Amino acid sequence: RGGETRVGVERMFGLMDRFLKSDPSSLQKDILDHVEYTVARSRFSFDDFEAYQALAHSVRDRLIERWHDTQLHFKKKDPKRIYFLSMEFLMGRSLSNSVINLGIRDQYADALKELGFEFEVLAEQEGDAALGNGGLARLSACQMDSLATMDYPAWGCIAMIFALLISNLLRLCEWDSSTDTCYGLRYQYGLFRQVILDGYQHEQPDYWLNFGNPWEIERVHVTYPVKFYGTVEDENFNGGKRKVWLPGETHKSLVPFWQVEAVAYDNPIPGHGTRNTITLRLWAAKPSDQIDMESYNTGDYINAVVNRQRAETISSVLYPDDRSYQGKELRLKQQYFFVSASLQDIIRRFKDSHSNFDDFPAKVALQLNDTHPSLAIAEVMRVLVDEEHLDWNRAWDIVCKIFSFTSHTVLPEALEKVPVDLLESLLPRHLQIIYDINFDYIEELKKRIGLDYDRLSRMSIVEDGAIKSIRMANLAIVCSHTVNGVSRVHSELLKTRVFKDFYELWPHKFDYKTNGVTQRRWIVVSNPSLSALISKWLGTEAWIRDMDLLAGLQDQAANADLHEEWRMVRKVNKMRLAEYIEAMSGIKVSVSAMFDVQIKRMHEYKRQLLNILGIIHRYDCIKNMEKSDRTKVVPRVCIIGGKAAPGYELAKKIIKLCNAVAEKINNDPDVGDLLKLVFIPDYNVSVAELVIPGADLSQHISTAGHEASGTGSMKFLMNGCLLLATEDGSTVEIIEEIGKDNMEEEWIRSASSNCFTAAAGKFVDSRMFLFGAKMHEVPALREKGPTLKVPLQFARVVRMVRDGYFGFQDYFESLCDKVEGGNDFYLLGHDFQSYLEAQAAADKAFVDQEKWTRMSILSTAGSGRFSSDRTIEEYAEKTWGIEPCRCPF
Ligand code: Z2T
Repeated sequence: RGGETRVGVERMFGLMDRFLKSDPSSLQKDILDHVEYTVARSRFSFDDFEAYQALAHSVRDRLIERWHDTQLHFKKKDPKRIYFLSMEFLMGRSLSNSVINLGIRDQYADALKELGFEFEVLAEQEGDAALGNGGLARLSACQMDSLATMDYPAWGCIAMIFALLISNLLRLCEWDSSTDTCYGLRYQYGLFRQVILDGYQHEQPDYWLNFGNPWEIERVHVTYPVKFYGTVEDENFNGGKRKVWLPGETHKSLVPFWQVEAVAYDNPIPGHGTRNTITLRLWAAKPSDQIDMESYNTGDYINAVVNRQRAETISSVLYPDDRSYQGKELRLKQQYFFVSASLQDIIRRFKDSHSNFDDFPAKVALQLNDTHPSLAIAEVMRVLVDEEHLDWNRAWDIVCKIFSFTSHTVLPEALEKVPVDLLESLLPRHLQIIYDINFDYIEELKKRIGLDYDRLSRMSIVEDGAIKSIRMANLAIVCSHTVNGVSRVHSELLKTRVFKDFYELWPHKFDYKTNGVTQRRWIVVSNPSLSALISKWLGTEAWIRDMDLLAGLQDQAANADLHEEWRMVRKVNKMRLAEYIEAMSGIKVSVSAMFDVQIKRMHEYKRQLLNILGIIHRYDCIKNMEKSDRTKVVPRVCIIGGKAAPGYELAKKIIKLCNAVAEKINNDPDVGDLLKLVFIPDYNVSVAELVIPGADLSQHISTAGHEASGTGSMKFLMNGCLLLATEDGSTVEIIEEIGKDNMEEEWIRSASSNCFTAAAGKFVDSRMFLFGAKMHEVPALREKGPTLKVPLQFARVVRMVRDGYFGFQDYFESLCDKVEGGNDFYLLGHDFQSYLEAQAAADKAFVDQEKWTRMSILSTAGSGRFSSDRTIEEYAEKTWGIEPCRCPF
């Protein structure tokens, strides 16, 4: 890269007034300029997609200005930064979110109107950025929004790293990588699209970059080499020996891309009500500049070039399994690729302004989003010891101060284990480092707990067994100063079950930060009419940055005027959803029916099957009822949406069953509007934005003790949807929030008739419909196996499926086997009775629209604690030790 040209200071001030204006006519000019110069279309003729592109580019220009200012400010202040490392990130669409956070949505809407376009219509042109699987990935996105809004010097990395540190003031005007950043991977293929053919689910690739991505900035000069394979040799050093990793050596001929280049793509993330705009830096793999002369010299030029291109496969596709770890080489490569590039970036920046690594922990915090990026631990050790020549103990001391780890699961099958063979061939030096860490740690452990070999082997980072492997969670726990859970009960389970041995050893390390979601996306962007209504009744928009203010709605929960407006907003949202359903599936639904929604990844523990069996029961009841009684049925539209991991046969069968049942019910004239079942084929973030505001009731019905947190429930709650739920993960805390305080006597009494835990036969004052076995009851119930009592209705509906009532008899057999005869691990049979009772309670409540509306308002009013702003503040203060650093306006 040649020398940089700097603009003289006087000239620079002369140019200063070029900051972009955001009145409608300036916006119009900018949009049309982009139509002509960026999109290269005539300003007199362009279609909606081209208009969207031009619009997005004009927004991007404004983002970049704020981004520069933020970078400069952070450089000047040099605060401690948090680098958030995440392999996944579910951003969804960016346009509406950006203009709302920039505070110029209305100006844009006006500007477009005069040009003959509608803002919403153009916003629909944008595709979803789906670089993640589910809750974990969307959580990262929500947390970035909060980090930006609350002025934290952070970088999310989706493989996110936030960060910072800067180089020199002379480069003041150069926007360069030296500012804050979150890191992630720029997968070329996001999460697969799901299509349904004849009721069966299929995956299709999501080539999301096909139509360009205006939200990213390719930084061709920010690249780092990433190396794999090779051997570790001893080298003489200062009279002693030390280890050197010679990547590629043994494999050069076998593996033409033992070295690849990581190229940075920066995505500015604007905060709301602040100029702060932080960075999500995603890495893409490119062939290395280091030309492998050997293969070129063999004369096969074409093949040599084609082979080089294979380097790009590293960042090409997101692994679509949301919680099973397969031990695939490509996945391990992705993890190291991400970790290596991010750490080179962080360390280079640190060294630009600091000469001593002892300052590192004061300037840098690294957050491991689950174990996926935990190779970072070994990589930091390797860089500090092998490359920076710190001695082992000093490096270890630094490592122990910078890492924190958040676990997102309790499922044992989701705990990553990397086969030693794989690690040895791909990253031989890292394997040695992990062994060395383990050796020291086990020696220390023996001093603490004695020679309890069972316990020592459980706690070891290395698992001996048929396949020797590295337990990534153990590595992360041993090397992090804090291990966070994502809800209170999840943390209890980590402490008492999953990581019990570790908790007993280091109780101080364990903590939790209950998840939250951002109200900017989940109310302001996705439900503008509710947003306006809330602001009107609270007399302020301040709740958009301070969710606790929503509690102010409690006083108005019985106000008849508010009720009327509230119902109107909800109805309009339902109409929008009904239109979508009809356009997507051809099914016409009535907006006066109760919209009952379950949207989340398909998983046995999430029990979509329980929902479907409940729907079959409802259908069966309607069929068997006297015609005259049908008028008493509360009409329902049941909506189920979610993706099944490609290798997850049972999840695929559940989707098929849902479609088969839908086919039958939706075409049965006996049923009509009393019951409809809709399956949403390609559920994603933008679909969620549409569905959540239109839901009356949402289901969060995992077997108690399995959902680490659950964040969907929080989005529904904020939007005034009532929950039908088990006491699991975050719902336990939701119950506490919306069930307590400000409850008038009269209301408690009237509420008690529709919110009850039927299984226990006793009423509770909750504002949710709760059911099911409690977490502590689950193990004993499982013990009972085939002797566990199961209600007759359950046997009946399963029999209907078995007997081929919905067709595909053979195909569904294994599904039925999974829930009967002692195989019912997730306790569908046991919970069925109380599930139906909770459903009946919901029906009863829905008929009393006054009561329902009040419960709805109180749900929104009680949702303040579930803002990711609260989560992030807790992380900042308690785990990362960082402070806000606000860019002056
Ligand atoms: C995921 O989305 C979650 C946990 C995982 O464990 C993996 C994935 Cl892809 C490895 C979810 C949890 O299931 C959910 O309860 C939680 O709310 C969410 O992470 C965010 O913490």
